[in-house]
Amino acid sequence: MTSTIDPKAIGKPVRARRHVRTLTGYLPEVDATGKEHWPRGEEEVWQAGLRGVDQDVPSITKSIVNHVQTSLARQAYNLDDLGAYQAAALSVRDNLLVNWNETQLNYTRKNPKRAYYLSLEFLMGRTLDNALLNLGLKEQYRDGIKKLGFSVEDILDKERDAALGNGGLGRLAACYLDSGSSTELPLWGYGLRYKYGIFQQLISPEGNQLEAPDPWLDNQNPWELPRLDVTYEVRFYGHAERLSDSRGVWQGGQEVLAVAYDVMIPGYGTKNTNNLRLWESKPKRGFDLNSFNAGNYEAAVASSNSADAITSVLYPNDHTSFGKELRLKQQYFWTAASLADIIRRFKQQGKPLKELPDFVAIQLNDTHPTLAIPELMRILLDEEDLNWEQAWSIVTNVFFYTNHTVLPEALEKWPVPLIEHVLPRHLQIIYDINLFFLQAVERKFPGDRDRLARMSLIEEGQPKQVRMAHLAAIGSRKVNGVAELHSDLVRTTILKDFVEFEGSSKYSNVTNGITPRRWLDQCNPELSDLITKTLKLDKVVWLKDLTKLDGLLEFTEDAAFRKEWAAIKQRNKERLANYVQTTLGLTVRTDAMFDVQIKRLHEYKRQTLNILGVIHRYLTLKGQTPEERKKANPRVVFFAGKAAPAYYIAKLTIRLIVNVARVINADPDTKDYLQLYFLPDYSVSLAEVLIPASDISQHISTAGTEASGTSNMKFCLNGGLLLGTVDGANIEIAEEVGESNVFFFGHLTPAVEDLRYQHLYHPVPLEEKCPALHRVLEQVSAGLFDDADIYEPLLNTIRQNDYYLLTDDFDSYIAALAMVDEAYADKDEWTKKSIRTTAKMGKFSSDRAILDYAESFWNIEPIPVSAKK
Ligand code: NBG
Repeated sequence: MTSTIDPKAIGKPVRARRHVRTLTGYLPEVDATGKEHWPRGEEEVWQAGLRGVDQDVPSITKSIVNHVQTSLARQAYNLDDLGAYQAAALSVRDNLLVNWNETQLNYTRKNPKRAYYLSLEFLMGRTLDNALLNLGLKEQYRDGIKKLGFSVEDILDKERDAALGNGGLGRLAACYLDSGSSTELPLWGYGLRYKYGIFQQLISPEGNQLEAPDPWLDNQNPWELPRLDVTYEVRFYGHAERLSDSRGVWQGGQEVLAVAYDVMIPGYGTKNTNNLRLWESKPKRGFDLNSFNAGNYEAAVASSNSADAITSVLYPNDHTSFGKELRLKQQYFWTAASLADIIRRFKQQGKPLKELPDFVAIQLNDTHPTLAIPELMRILLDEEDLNWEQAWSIVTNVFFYTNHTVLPEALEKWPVPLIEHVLPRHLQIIYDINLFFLQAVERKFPGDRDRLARMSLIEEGQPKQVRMAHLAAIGSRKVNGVAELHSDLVRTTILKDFVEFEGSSKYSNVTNGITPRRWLDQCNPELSDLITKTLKLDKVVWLKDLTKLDGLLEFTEDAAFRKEWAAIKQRNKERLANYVQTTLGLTVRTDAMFDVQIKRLHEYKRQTLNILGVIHRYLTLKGQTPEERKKANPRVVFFAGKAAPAYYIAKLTIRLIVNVARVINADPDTKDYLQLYFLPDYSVSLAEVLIPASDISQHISTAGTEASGTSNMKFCLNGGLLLGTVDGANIEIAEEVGESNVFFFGHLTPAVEDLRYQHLYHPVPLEEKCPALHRVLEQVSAGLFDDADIYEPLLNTIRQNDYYLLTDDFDSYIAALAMVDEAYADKDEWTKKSIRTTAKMGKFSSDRAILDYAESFWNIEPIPVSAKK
């Protein structure tokens, strides 16, 4: 010991950090006879201390009470619902961790090939209910919680959604994790632990969307396990130099620490419990000592603040990328930490790096993690001393890329100067990849300069930009879209040249899926029970093989069954009405058809078409006599969804919906026939209430724009019928349930380009082309819903260019709505359609989708935890 302190050592660990405690991947040693050594201490003492999963009510209540007493330091005297939730959640987490540990040790013993799902978003929603279902402990907890003087419903309601995602892409990732564990695949997720998730949406009295932060961690998060000693250093900025043989060095700049937080992902009907590892950014050193000593405290903490900022907030964009430096830093921070962790785990086996593709498959969820491709090249070239061919062969056998959109504005591009500034070595590698790639293209298509320019990773312009979809495609072993039509569009439009160059077998399709555990059993327990009773199957059986729903078909002709089916829908509508009453103080009539459109606000999704349709209906009703009106099918229309904060037109659409609702809900002439609600702050939990209550839901994107959609599947699984365009997964749903059970309208994908051309070069005045729509727009402009001028920019998108083809599809949309009314008039036939729809949704389980990825792409197999080595 010395009495002086070396300032350079402050903030550094006393000894070099060695990850020995919490890293996964340690196996017992064996002696010469193959018998395992207990690693330390007396094995019996250890064994006596280990716990299993609580099974009976007394052990469960004991565990909850223990957590009240110690983890929360509270008592029966001062425990509220939130405290009871926390204690119950902590006791459930203990159980999850038992299975988690066993699963990870089993994977280590078996040493299988593993898959990793890299997603910048995981829209998990709530966990407690799902964890209880998957552990098979719902009833025991219900009883136990009751004995402690609480109700399980009240407690479940205290949990905040983990809303680390924007929409379908993030929710898909969450469904895939659930399915990965349920099908017992060795699949981990990697993401970011944002301090603030997607913003909370508030609606002002004028109808404006206001955004508030979502501090979801404020009450602590019982579902994560901080692994404060699992850390990696991630570098930004600095300078890079090229050495010989494509190698380089990268030095200087800023180093930031990535700290792991593990989230347990329990499987359903199995002990397998996978891991979702989320990274949090932390300064490498608390603050800059020199500035601190000089009394400049702001400068002293500046770099630490900038490190903290990396994982502070989820970007609330969907289908846009703005080239923001912080977003680029998020993407690199996350991919670098995840790769370092994956490679560390692989290397522990002592295998040479050329075997990496035999043990590791990495799925890139959209282009967000594409920097993993140059990052792995950098590691292999600069740190592991491989040559270019060796490195590129490893890389292109490890990665797989899923594309989620063909909208041009949604394809990520990063300005070259920005990458050069933040990641100078990666830019060099990207240029090298591009050079080798274009040389190969030139060999196959000599002299075709246009093709080289189209395929280049670099788009010319001011500034030049890196096309991430091109990089993801050429750096991956397989590329897929998320529904048949979408995958075709990927092959024939945005990646056409790549298919011509590399062959079509690399470019395939995996239609999205949803987990039936959350999206049927949890959100619609009565329907789930009826199905179990009717199919005479154990619930576990059909929830793990959703094609079993087919067995419901024969009951469509059973009147008693239909009655039960319809009664459940009715009670779900009442549950929703009750929710609206308690949260918004509004009274919703439940004897009307419930018509729902819930999704992110975007012009391509055409919420505008829907609201203009509602206005059309309102004007029609207003023009009728009271006698005529009595023949109308009463309808309650629900909207919910968030608009990106900078998306002006989308926000105007919300404003229009809110103001139309204000007018028509108050109109005594029509309010018995038409009601309209915009439910604020759409979330996974709100979807769980809305979806089971819908009679009809709308999925009405311009043909060719919605890659798949997944809420369409959720509604249909819950016996709601679908009104939609011939787009995304709507098409495959119709193929399964039969076209007579869905309501399709609108132009088809091949017509879209031509229609847009006509709009530009041969415009027809709206009053001629679509008088009905013209009348609606005139009324809005005239101020029927107040704010006469406010909506002009929105209306002009339709009057002027109409890129999303509202003027082309409006008439057939109105006709489709009329067909829905007509069909609904025959309630019995409607119920038959509803049953047939649910019965034919087997294909859309995310278990099917994840097994498809496992078999056709990753080449991994289920590793059940119960089976010993
Ligand atoms: C979205 C598509 C949806 C699709 C989800 C999940 C992006 C970029 N794409 O149609 O718009 O269902 O991805 O695949 O968020």
